[in-house]
Amino acid sequence: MRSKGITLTRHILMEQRAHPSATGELSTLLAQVGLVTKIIARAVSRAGLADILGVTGAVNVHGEEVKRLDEYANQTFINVFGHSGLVCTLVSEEMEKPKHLSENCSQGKYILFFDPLDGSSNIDVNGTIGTIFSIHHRMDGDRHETDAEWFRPGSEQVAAGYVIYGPSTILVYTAGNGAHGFTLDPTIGEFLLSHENIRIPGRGKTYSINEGNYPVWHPSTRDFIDHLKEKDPASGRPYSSRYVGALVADFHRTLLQGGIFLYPGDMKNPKGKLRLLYEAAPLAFVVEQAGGAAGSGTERILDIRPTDLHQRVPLLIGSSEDVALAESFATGRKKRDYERRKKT
Ligand code: AHM
Ligand code: MG
Repeated sequence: MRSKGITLTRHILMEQRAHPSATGELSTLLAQVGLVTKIIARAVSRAGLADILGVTGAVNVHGEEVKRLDEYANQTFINVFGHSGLVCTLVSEEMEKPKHLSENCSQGKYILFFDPLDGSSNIDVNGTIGTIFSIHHRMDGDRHETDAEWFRPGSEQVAAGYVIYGPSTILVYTAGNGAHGFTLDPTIGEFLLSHENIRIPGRGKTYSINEGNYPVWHPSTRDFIDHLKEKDPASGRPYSSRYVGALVADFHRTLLQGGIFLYPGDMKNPKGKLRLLYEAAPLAFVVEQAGGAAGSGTERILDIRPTDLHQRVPLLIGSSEDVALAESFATGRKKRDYERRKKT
C-alpha cells in the first residue's frame, strides 16, 4: 500500500473534526502516544549498541523479571505524560499501582492504560516486540479515581491501539471510527498512513497458540486445535501454525491476514496469561473496528467488567468465523453443531 503522505497527527485531527464538541485533548494525547513510541522505537533499533539489553534485577507485579527495555519504555511514558496536563493517571503492566500525575486529578481528563513493552522475551534475541495502549475518560470529580474508575468494561474505551517494532515500526489505532495503520518513516520521524480502514478477513488459514502448553490445555482447546489440523479442503483445513510469542506481532499478522490467536485458560492458569485492561481490551477494540471478534470463550472481551487492575483473561481473537468456531468448542458445543448452524 502506498502512503498518501497523511501523517498520524493530521489523521487524528481529521477524525476529530467529525466530533464538533471535541476539545482536541484526545487528539493531542494520541499524538503524544505516537511520540512515546518513536522514542521507544529509537531505543529498540539501537538496543544492541546502547547497553540497554538484559534484566534490571527487579521483578514486576506479575512475578516476571523486568528487562531494562521494559523499564526504559515505562519511564518514557511517565516522562512524556508527566507534565502534559493531558492524562490524570497512568496504569501500566510494569507498575503495581496507578500513577497519578497531578494533585487531586486537577489536570487531565483521561486515564491511559498501557503495556509499555509487549513480548519482552523477544527483546534479547532481536525479535518483534510492541507497545499496547488504551484510553478511557476519567469519571467526573476532583479526586483521584476510585475503583469504579478502573473497573470499566472495554466497550467504554475512547481510543486504543498498539505499535509493533518489527522490520518497520507500525502504529495501529482506533478512536471508534475504523482501525488505521501508520508506518514510521525514520528519515523524517513521522508516522505516515499506510493501512487505511483495515478489514480483517472473515476467516483465515492460520492459528496462533503456544503449543508447548498442550499438556495443560483443557480438552476443548485440544479438540479445537486438532480440528484445525485435520485435512478437509472443503472447509479450508488444515490451518497453518504461526507463533511469534509477542502478542502484538501475532495479533498484527492475524489482523491483516485473518485467522485466530488464542491464549486460553488452561489447567495450570485458569485465566490464561494475558491482561484484560492493557492487552486484551485494546486489541479487542481494534479487531472489532476491523470487523473481527474477541472473546474469552464465554464472553465478549469488551463486555467484561474488570475486578482487578492487573487481572488476566483468556483471549480468543481474530476473524469472526474462526473466533465463533473456537467459542463453539470452548463452550462445549460440538463442531457438528456449529457446522449444522452454518448451513441453516
Ligand atoms: P509481556 O507483556 O510481559 O511481554 O507478556 C505477554 C506476552 C505476549 O506478548 C505473548 O502473547 C505471550 O506473553 C507469550 O507467552 P508464552 O511465552 O507463554 O507463549
Ligand atoms: Mg504484554
